[in-house]
Amino acid sequence: MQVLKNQIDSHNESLLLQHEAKLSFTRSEVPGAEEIIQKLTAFQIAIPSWALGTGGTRFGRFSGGGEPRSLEEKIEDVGLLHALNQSSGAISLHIPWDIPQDYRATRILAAQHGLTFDAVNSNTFQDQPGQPHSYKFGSLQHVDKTIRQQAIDHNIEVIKHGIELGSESLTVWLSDGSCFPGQLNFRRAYQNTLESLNEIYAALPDNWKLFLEYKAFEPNFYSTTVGDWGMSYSYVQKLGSKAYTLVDLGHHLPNANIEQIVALLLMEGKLGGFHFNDSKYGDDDLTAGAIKPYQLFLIFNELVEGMDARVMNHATDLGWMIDASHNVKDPLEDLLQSVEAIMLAYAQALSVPRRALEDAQQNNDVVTAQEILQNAFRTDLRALVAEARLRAGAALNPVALYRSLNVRQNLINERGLKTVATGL
Ligand code: AOS
Ligand code: ZN
Ligand code: ZN
Ligand code: ZN
Repeated sequence: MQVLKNQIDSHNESLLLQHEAKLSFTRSEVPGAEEIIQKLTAFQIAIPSWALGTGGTRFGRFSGGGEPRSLEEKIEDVGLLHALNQSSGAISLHIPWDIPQDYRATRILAAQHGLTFDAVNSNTFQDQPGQPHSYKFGSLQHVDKTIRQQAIDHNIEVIKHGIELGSESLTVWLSDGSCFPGQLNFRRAYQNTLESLNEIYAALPDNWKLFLEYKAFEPNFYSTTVGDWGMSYSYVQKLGSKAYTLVDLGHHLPNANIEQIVALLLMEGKLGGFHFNDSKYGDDDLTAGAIKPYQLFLIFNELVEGMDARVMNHATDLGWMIDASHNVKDPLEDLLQSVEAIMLAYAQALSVPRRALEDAQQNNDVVTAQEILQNAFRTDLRALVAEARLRAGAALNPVALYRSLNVRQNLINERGLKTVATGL
């Protein structure tokens, strides 16, 4: 299944008049619209290989059909998304779910779809067939050095796969922690984890980054050894200049002020990147912007302000990734929706009149500050996001084109109805 240029062109032609009308209205409302469009065009969000199949829960999994059966088919799926929106030009792989058989061929295939390899992810939260030691009681934190060593070696192997593919970062998410009071000595678990991370860090090439993801709970329900941004920060601070904290939006306790966390990590030079998703309760991994779009906007508002203050490149200086997993949608349509929501939040943040906001803050003018942010959030900037796509050769309405081309049915015809993507 491929989306052809002429299919995109005729889709765009059919929507062009309507788009032009919206765009000119938006331009008249938003100063700096042209600059926003250009920044949107440069912005790319990596798609995680594990979000291409239907996610499951511990209660069940309802496979959607036509799911990718191999790394090659996962790359093809991300290629489809990228053809439709030109904003998802990278894939984030997960080892051992995505071990490449032939690096050169894998790199060539990705390049044919205009894709690069984003962060590689290690997995010490499951036992793999034939693995000598179990991670039941943790990996990098484990009381037994043999088991820690197995987890360290796995991470080093993941780095090696990444090097071959041209990745430049390793994401470490640990399920390590405990389920009951007394199960763990917290300080020893911390120290073991730090010592293990140090060994992994030592294997990083100079141009690489290590992202340490934190998570409040699940699968452990009493303590998590990298449980919040403060813990992650304390590790990455000790590891060195190539280590950063990764913020997965779903990994906080309810009502956490994520935008403030983001602002401080950025200020400290320790924000590495994101796993975008949305949630109502915990790590629900729902479509970005589906539940709390204002929060997503406020996060981007801090990012734009903080990155500009640090003279950072918006598109390249942080890791922009999606992390999603759920049961009820076509995963490709869902990812198109997530990318759109992220781009929209970014566009809205770019439209905030910085000087005016700063003045309001300096004058303790709370009402004006709120007006400025809410005005940016409530102004419809979808035409700017669509225009960025149009200029990049993508579809004005990716989900509509995906549906009209019957992409899912085509994938089912090619791959079969009962397919299970490797992963969660
Ligand atoms: C787990 O909760 C984390 O969000 C991980 O980033 C991610 O979902 C996992 O590595 C994919 O298996
Ligand atoms: Zn994540
Ligand atoms: Zn998550
Ligand atoms: Zn998660």
